[in-house]
Amino acid sequence: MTRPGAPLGGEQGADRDVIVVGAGIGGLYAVHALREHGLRVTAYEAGPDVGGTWYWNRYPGARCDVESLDYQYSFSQDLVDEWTWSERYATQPEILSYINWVAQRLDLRRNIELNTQVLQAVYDEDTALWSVSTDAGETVRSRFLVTAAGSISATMVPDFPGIEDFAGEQYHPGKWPAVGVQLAGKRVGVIGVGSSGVQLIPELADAAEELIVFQRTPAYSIPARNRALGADEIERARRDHRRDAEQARWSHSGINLPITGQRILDEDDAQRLPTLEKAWKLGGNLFLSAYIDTGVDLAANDILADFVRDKINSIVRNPVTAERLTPRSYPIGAKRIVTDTDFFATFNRDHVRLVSLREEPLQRIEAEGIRTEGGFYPVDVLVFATGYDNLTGSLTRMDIRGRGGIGLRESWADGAHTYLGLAVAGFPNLFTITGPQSPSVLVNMFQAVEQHVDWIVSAIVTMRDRELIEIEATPEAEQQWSSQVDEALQYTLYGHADSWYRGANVAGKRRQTLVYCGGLGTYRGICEDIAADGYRGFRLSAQPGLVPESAGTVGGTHRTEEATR
Ligand code: N01
Repeated sequence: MTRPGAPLGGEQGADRDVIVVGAGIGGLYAVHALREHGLRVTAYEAGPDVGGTWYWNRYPGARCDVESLDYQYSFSQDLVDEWTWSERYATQPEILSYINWVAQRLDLRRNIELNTQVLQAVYDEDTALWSVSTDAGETVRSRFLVTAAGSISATMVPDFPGIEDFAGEQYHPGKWPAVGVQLAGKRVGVIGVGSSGVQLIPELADAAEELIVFQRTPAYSIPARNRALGADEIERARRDHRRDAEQARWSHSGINLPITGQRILDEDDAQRLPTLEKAWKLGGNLFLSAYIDTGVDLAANDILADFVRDKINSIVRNPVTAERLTPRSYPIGAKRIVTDTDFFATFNRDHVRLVSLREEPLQRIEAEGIRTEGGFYPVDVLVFATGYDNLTGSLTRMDIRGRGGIGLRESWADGAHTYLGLAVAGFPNLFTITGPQSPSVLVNMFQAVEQHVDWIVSAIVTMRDRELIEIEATPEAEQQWSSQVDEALQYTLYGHADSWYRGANVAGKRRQTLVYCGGLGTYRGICEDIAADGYRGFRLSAQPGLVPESAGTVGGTHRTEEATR
């Protein structure tokens, strides 16, 4: 038997205790935390270096929309003290430097295999081990499989008719070439005005001879108001770090937002305008927290949205273009709010044109450009800022096989089902960091991954100490969690938009609530209660091969801990 404190699985033929998929911010923290507990861990990273999303998103203008002093690891005061951010919103190169520095500072690279893609992971019910195969031709056996493959990492280009005929250069922001792209003298077309497109468009306009933006749905975008950080702000953040981090962990968004408590519906125009102007000048995501009712009440939301619509109208000189850029079909914040630097003003430039695909739908892509119902637009370069198969794509693109050889892709064909966004019935000993149905992208990602990793590591260490080797979510617990996820959505306005939060952006993907909207603090409390309650909703076992139906029967040759209530 495995001794408490000893590596897991050593006597059952496991090469590792844990295999981690991905070395972005989640994978790196997982390697660190698992190793701190004496577990044998290897992370496989498909990219040539660590960083995940921040490695791949090298497009010009790429920045985070969460403030730098919040968007960093919070578990170590030393890391906070030793790294100095330069701007309010860090650029992709600065975030990538930070991630590299953390990897070096914590000596994480010795547990990471770069340029190694996980192709398949198969669960062996007889040994309760995962066999993980990579494109390096290696197969490694591990007790646990922890995915940190990213929530927004599986790039998506729609199947536009004729796309294969395009003869020019084509790019996706999430796979931007490391060497950059030469655009001088070129006609550039960009499809998509989500966060990536909105950040890219002003930069493309600076570099290209001509820029045509193909927009289907206009975006609400708030000026980021980026600026250099002052020494005093950095000093204060370091000094108060422990207190602030603890507060953020239990907050709704994983960020300590200044909550005024004011309701926009309680005020008249004369009262609310100065508040909204102040929030607009402050910029960034903070804009959405100016009032507490705009995220939950449609009438309140419309007042906030109207303010932004007026701003767009005041920035964009051509009234037809301004109207095309004005979002009217969904509440502000119901799709991911975008932050920008000079996005709307870019449409005042003579060489920049906007094509509304609502007015003239895209017919096909041809060798030399894009044909819509309104005409033909020749371009040399096409940028598909069309987004990602978010939240599930990075998992279903791997061949992960659980009980009975059933694939995750197959199991989720009718929609993703998870327990807490952390575990999947039928896939024992698999944990998914920021998986679908967890708060993930709705909250500060650093806080989200730290919460998940801490919970997972604690579960694994508990199993080691109790000499258990298999943990699996029950289908009943999954069903209950799905209902809770759906219910949490009802208290928000997210249900009023066709967004990727609900799987609406990928053709054929089932519409469902893919994010838990109840807030990080509430979610953290739920996860802690479940663990304290003996991992309620999971089956834990000391022997392999217990199929779910037999769980609950303690005795015989198997010892099972049935934690389902
Ligand atoms: O992708 P998106 P993204 N025909 O899905 C359009 C994070 N992020 O890469 O809205 C025509 O948001 C689509 O139109 P519509 C952030 O969480 C953060 O921009 O579906 N158009 C939309 O305009 C973000 O939310 C940062 O009608 C089509 C665009 O393409 C997430 O990543 C920076 C189309 C896709 O927008 C994804 O952002 C970058 C079609 N068939 C990303 N299909 C920061 O931190 C799609 N579109 C700042």
